[in-house]
Amino acid sequence: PQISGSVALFSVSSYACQRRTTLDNHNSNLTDALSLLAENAELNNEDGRGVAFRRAAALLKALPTQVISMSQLRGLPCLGEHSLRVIKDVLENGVSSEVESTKQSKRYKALKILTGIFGVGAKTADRWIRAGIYNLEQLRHSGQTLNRAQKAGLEHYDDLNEPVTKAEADAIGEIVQKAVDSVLTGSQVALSGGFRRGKLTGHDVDFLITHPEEGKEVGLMPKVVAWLESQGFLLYQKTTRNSYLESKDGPARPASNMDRFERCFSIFKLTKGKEQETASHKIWRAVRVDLVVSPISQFAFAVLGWTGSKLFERELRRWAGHEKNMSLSSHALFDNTQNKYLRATSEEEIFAYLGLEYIPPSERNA
Ligand code: DCP
Ligand code: MG
Repeated sequence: PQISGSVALFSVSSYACQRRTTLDNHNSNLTDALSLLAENAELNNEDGRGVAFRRAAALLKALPTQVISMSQLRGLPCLGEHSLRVIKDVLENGVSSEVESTKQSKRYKALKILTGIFGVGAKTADRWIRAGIYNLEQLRHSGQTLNRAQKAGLEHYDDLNEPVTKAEADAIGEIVQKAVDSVLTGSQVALSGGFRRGKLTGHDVDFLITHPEEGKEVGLMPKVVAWLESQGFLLYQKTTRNSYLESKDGPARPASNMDRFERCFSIFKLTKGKEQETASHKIWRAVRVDLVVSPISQFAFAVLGWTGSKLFERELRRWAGHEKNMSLSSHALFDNTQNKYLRATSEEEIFAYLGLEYIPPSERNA
């Protein structure tokens, strides 16, 4: 017997890294609802629930058409009971009651406002809420001690919560290129993160910096930062080892690479174009910028690891581990079966090692 012709059945991989996810989302009514619940779970340190909602939303983003009936979802992976309940609610009522009540809740509103401060995570926000702090005004008068990042975050709150445009990202790219040219000729700058995937706005701008001659990149970050500082481009900066590498699901890697891979969290002071000048006549705005320096030998892995999306990255690592017995990081790919590192100079090579069809950045918007 044939499946009813009116019912579209999609065949979709359960791994986001095997799907092509463009920015053209036909199901934003559903993915917005699921993303909000994912965000709420993450803000409450319920990471497992957060990932489940993210995976469900990502699955729907990859569908070629708009879902209008539950029957179209039959047999699809990544859709758990809870996500299906939310989808059903939106399809039948236009909105999800759970999403609506979450949005209205005092705790969610406070978590959003407080974690909207650069340098404030879910744990800090939770501690403040338990101390009766629900908004910026209450925080300012609370006597809570803020660290340097949080002080800068509070000071530039409005600017940093205003999406960064592609034009602004490009303007900052020119400044960063000028900085690296000034301190080490031949250095290269690559735009990564959401803008590399073709997004028109972002919460920050992410750059990777390298040099074609291995080892030349050592000590580059402090020089770049010093140059930017001397030119008055930085409102805030903190250079650290990349914490992402130290995460518990981070793969095996040579310890000697650790100190070479630096990340600078910064806030740029970007002079506005004439058109963007506001009523306040402020001629500049604050923009979050992340700089990462990578040795050329790891650059392909760094580019792949910093292009995102976050879920696409997570799924690549899950695929590598579960399906290939390999460990992928933004430094390297380790084959646990052959007990060796696999060298690569392009993203295409890494996909090939992983036995995956190449997915270009514009189709990694899972
Ligand atoms: N990344 C990651 N894990 C981290 C930090 C970063 O996988 N802990 C990767 C994936 C991200 C990319 O780096 O896509 C950049 O991180 P962002 O948080 O800036 O994410 P996006 O650039 O994708 O989004 P936005 O437009 O909000 O900046
Ligand atoms: Mg980004």
